[in-house]
Amino acid sequence: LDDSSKSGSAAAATNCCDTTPTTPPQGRKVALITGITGQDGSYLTEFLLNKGYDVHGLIRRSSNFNTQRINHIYIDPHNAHKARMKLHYADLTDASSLRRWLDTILPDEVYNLAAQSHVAVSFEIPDYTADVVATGALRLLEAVRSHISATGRNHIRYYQAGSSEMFGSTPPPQSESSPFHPRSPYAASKCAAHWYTVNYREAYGIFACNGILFNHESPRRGENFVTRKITRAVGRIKVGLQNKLFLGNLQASRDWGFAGDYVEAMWLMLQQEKPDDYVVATEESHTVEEFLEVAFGYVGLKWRDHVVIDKRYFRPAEVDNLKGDSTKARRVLGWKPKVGFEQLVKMMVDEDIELARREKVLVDAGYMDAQQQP
Ligand code: NDP
Ligand code: GDR
Repeated sequence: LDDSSKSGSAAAATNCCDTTPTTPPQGRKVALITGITGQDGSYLTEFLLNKGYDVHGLIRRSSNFNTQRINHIYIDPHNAHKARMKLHYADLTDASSLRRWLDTILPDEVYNLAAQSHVAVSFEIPDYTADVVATGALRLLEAVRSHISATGRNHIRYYQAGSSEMFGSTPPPQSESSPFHPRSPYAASKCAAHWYTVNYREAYGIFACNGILFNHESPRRGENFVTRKITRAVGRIKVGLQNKLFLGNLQASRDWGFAGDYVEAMWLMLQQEKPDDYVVATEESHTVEEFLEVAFGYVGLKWRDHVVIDKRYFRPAEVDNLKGDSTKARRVLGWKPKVGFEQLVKMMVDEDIELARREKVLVDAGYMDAQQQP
């Protein structure tokens, strides 16, 4: 075990070197998740633990602990025998680490959620985005293929986190049969990952599925995605820590659902008899402006008093209108979203008001600058 086990962070429990193959208790399924520290990784881990799985997550090394979203599930390494979530260092840019952990963990299901997932940032770091999102998926698929070939464990199932961004400029409603027309390096890389997954299914018979998920949000959403950026600002404006919110294009429309609902669809795809690809969406679309209207209105504020348009947040190419047709997922998987648009916005605002109140205590006590965010 590495790192300081004193820190109380899940990263402290990360196993860097013990690659003795694990033997899970009889009958318990084992899942391997890349991107476990992200929004979806945290919800999927909770979901799978509730289903009785042992969950292994691959986390990448960073100079700060990056496990905030899963610290609440973490069990102190001194009680490691009780822990059903385990973390290991790996990286989608490092093929050897992927194969090594597959051979050690012996998973039944592999969920590839890791990505440089910010569309605007992908224009700034296109090579890196392609390396992680496109070639990273290929590395993991190849690791799965060679692992199966070496061990004969051909019951292993693979989930690829695809995105509605792949549809890009294709008009709505977008379904599994709509053509892809990606509008960013991120989206083009996700298309490559999609087709690698289809190819490994067709070429090697691997049980591999693409989930084509439309935008899904939550109080755990990264703070530089537009929904969370807005709800964070609403909280901070409401308690007096901030006054302005700088945004880009307010006319883009997105089909926004709740991340907690969407991870169930990922799991359902891997429980079917045959591997396939599915669109997952609420089938309802709203503009960024409508999101502003609901979020500010909920706490009695007017968004027009606070929002300033800043050109830096416009993208070189925009995706104007996404609205999914998830008929197939509803019919075959029996999946449907539970949380609607207004409920989602209010859930996020409620949590961010609480967070802002805690920040305010620190600011008032002189422990934090109002401009700073912890
Ligand atoms: P996040 O950005 O919240 O999480 C991304 C995860 O990937 C983090 O755990 C991150 O680690 C990890 N990661 C990034 N680079 C690497 C790397 N080189 N090697 C290993 N891990 C890495 O994304 P979401 O949870 O929102 O999304 C999950 C997946 O679903 C992503 O692939 C995303 O592209 C896709 N998707 C998301 C949608 C959404 O609306 N949320 C919709 C459709 C698809 P760290 O914490 O260290 O940064
Ligand atoms: P998106 O999400 O690009 O759809 O990708 P994001 O929240 O970043 O943008 C949504 C829309 O809002 C507009 N916008 C802004 N966006 C950001 N981030 N910041 C701003 O200030 C701002 N102002 C306006 C954008 O132009 C865009 O039209 C997300 C990611 O999770 C991907 O990984 C995932 O694949 C897709 O959703 C589905």
